[in-house]
Amino acid sequence: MSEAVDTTTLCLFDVDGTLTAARQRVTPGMEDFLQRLRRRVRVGVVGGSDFIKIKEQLGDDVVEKVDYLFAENGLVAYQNGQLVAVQRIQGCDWLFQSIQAYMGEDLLQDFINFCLNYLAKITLPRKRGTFIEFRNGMLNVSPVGRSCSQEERIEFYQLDQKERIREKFVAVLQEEFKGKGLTFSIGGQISFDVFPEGWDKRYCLGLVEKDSYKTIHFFGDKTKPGGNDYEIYADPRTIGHEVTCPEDTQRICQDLFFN
Ligand code: M1P
Repeated sequence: MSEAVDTTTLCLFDVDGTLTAARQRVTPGMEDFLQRLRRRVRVGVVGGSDFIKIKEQLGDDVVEKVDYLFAENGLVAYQNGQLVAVQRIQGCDWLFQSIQAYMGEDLLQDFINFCLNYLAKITLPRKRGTFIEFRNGMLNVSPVGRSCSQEERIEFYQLDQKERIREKFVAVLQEEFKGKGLTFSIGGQISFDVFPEGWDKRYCLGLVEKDSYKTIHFFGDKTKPGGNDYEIYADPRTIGHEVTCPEDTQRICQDLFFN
């Protein structure tokens, strides 16, 4: 007998630390679990990362495997396998919402120059390449550089936990760019995201509003203030669940939807 899907309930999942280990590929066990869950409720993924990285982790066919896929917090959105939104600038059909359109070239360059200057003044055990990654709806800033190896990533992360390199960097940026409408969010291991106020993960809630869910659960690991799951976790429109790792995510879902 086929199970009935509760179409009034949506479960939204963060990626790193929630569905997968940081920047790693999803396990077959988690993939199976998500498919089982889809037979109970609607399932969506909301990542801070861009679409390319989410596909590397969840598979090229990820948009077919979940009901919603939100990359860059929802700035790039898929529903039922179809691209539904690369947000357009209000009132303008042809101009896509983008970090450069929002900030303007002058502020954008001031910001990039300031970051590169700051980075030039700090010494780390290792620096690699791609210190600033330019995405559709955000900038991603990495002191070690995004082209570091997995070992170098872990080394930086461990050092950062002791020395708070990213937190200190963000505090300086918050002061320097006060009043410019920017939000800073530490979501992963080697970088932080910079985006316009309001373009955090709550952005995707506006996109599911039309589907009138009675209950929206959100699962994430960076749920403390400053973490990139904080705003959506604390939002009154969601029931927030803080998880410690992918196994914990499965355990909580198992209790909520299968027991
Ligand atoms: O999932 C959260 C973060 O994942 C990556 O972070 P890092 O490479 O630092 O581990 C980035 O894609 C980041 O943008 C994203 O928020």
